Amino acid sequence: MFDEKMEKMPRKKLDELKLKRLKKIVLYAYENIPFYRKKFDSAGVEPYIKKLEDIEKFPFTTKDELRSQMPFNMLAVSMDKCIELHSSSGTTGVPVTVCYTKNDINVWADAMARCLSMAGLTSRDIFQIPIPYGTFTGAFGFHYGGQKIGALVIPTGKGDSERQIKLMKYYRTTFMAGIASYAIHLGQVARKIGIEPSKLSIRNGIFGAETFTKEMKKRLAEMWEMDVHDVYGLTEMCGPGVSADCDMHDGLHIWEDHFLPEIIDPKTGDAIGKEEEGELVLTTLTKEGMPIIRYRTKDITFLYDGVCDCGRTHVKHAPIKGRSDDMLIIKGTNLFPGQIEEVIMKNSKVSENWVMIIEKVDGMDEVTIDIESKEKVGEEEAKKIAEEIEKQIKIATTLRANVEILPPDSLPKSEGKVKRVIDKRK
Ligand code: DLL
Repeated sequence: MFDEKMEKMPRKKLDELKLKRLKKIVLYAYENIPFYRKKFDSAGVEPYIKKLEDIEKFPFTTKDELRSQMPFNMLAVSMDKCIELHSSSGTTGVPVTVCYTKNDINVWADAMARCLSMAGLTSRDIFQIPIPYGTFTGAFGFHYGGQKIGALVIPTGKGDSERQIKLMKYYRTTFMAGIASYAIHLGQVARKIGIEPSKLSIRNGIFGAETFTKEMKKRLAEMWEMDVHDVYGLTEMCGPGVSADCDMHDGLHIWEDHFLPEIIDPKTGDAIGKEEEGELVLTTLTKEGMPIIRYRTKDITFLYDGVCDCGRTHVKHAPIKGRSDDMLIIKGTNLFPGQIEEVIMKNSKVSENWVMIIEKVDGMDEVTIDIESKEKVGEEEAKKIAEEIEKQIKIATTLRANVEILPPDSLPKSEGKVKRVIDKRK
């Protein structure tokens, strides 16, 4: 373990530490960020915490509110204390910008080092990072965490998949990080240039940034013959490093000494008990540059009850099911794209590349799912595969969809987060 004392801290002691930090951060946000001073005052709450549950009296912070304060009005310190800036892509509006102090970067590196060592990274590993280095937090998080552990970090950065594979072979990379759909794409490119991914030296991988279903994990593990770990995080908290799964592969440990989790009903905002699904809300407990109180992540999950067999005491959350704003309502049925992916990935004849198109035809929702086959297949065979998947989707979700099997390599590939849904109704 990277930090055994902290990762295995007895519950009582961990709660005491959380309380101490929560008291401090709430007051710190109130005293240093006019946005929070105004917000707490108008909600009629004083910035004093006596017990952990007191956090529930405070108002939530939303992405739109952060945007309204961008780029720098959410800072609790003067700009000269900040040493790095990251931001969300801004594709759906104003980018959310986050500035880090030296201490924030250190905390982030530590949290990531815990995640990476939990996934098996050691100082003997050759650690390749095929993620764009830029304002996106992904690559830098893995980079700082990997260096903290003392692994040999290879910052291959953005794209050029053939080059990525060649470098993996040349340097005998043992560990990779990134986005699951891109790692699948890399494996497909390797095969195309005559290299079987499982014959490379990669033995471990850690992936996140997008919905990461159980079936996708299985495929990734088989393709590369590696152990696959899930890492979660978001720009507003630090980037990757909020949580990751241990070798039990059953839930992700949230580093509670840095992030206070709550689960709420996304409709009412009320607290939800352990083991019940809802929206994850996070409060930063140690952020200096840009502390955030009760941030609505929109990510749907639940918190586990009980202690993990790995010995870590930090609470686990279930793999993210999807984002509340990604939930689709089709013909009156609520559905997450991940539920469709679970069904598709169970069919061994299709590849990992698929896209779902929703449109209105004569006032009715129509769903078409395009999926690439693994190998080239004839018309008859394609029809049979499509019908089987249509049937399984209907059983699993009640959705009647029109599945089309396309030849390998016909769908566009993404080097970042993959886009699975094209909703033409909007
Ligand atoms: O995606 C940070 C990250 C990079 C995490 C690389 C892990 C690996 P954002 O671009 O701000 O930050 O997007 C955050 O991505 O609210 C989730 O909806 C989604 N997400 C992140 N990790 C996971 C995961 C990065 N492991 C948003 N499983 C979050 C499912 C994830 N969704």
